Amino acid sequence: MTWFYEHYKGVSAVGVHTEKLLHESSSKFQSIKVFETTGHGRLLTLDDMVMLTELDEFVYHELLSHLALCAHPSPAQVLVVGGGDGGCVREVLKHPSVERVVQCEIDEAVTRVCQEFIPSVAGGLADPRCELVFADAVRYVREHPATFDVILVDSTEPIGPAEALFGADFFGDIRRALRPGGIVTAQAESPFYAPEVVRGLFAAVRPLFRHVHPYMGFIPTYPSGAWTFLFASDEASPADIRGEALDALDARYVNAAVATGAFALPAFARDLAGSPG
Ligand code: AG3
Repeated sequence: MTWFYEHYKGVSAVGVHTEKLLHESSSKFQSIKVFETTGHGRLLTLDDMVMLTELDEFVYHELLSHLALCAHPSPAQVLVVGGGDGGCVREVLKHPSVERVVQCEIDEAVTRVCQEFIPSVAGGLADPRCELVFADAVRYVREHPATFDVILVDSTEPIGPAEALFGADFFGDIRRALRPGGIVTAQAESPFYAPEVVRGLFAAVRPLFRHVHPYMGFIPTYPSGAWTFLFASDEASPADIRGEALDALDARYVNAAVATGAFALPAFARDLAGSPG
């Protein structure tokens, strides 16, 4: 068919060769498209930005989910902020200690489109342990103090509906929404193309938690392919990640060695996060 390009800030573009546009709609919040592609399986875009492809989504979803879940001794209550495609929920459900995972997504249309067109990612949303909430997570988090063991912030870019999900007020509320021993992870954008976002997020979160660590992974279809994540907790540190639990998971990217390596940051990225990461 043709190439889909995500143009990033007028400085670079990621291209995916597509075969067919399977779905196109506009919700109250954004435009939603699903393509069949030549080499990436299905592709989901929101406002023409790549959210996931079936080829590489496992990297992002595993990194965002399993490191926190394996640093906690026994996570039972989990919240996914955003993540309407269900990718994080699918990974969270691989942990036998999890009793309930709430997905709080502002845009119900994203979830419904993914359930119809990308079941490999959204399939877990039908699990009885999963609770779907379609609401603004800023408010939901504020209204649920001391509720969750692990919170995963699977946001879009910090423009439009997700902007507040990168600020100190939101992470202050996240801290209060965690139970003792709780851990939050968040997607933190490209250290190459969005250094100001990485810097701003870590500067906002660092004063709030005792342990705040950046980590990284490789996601070929995101701008620059190199992606930053945030790990924060008052009690758990990356040293608490149970390597044997990671190795026992049905995972394709993370294992004990990868988890250790993910926290070993290149100097330029470590400097953005302002820590000895
Ligand atoms: N969350 C979006 C990550 C940011 C991608 N940015 C971009 N393409 N410019 C992904 C949702 C997957 N659950």
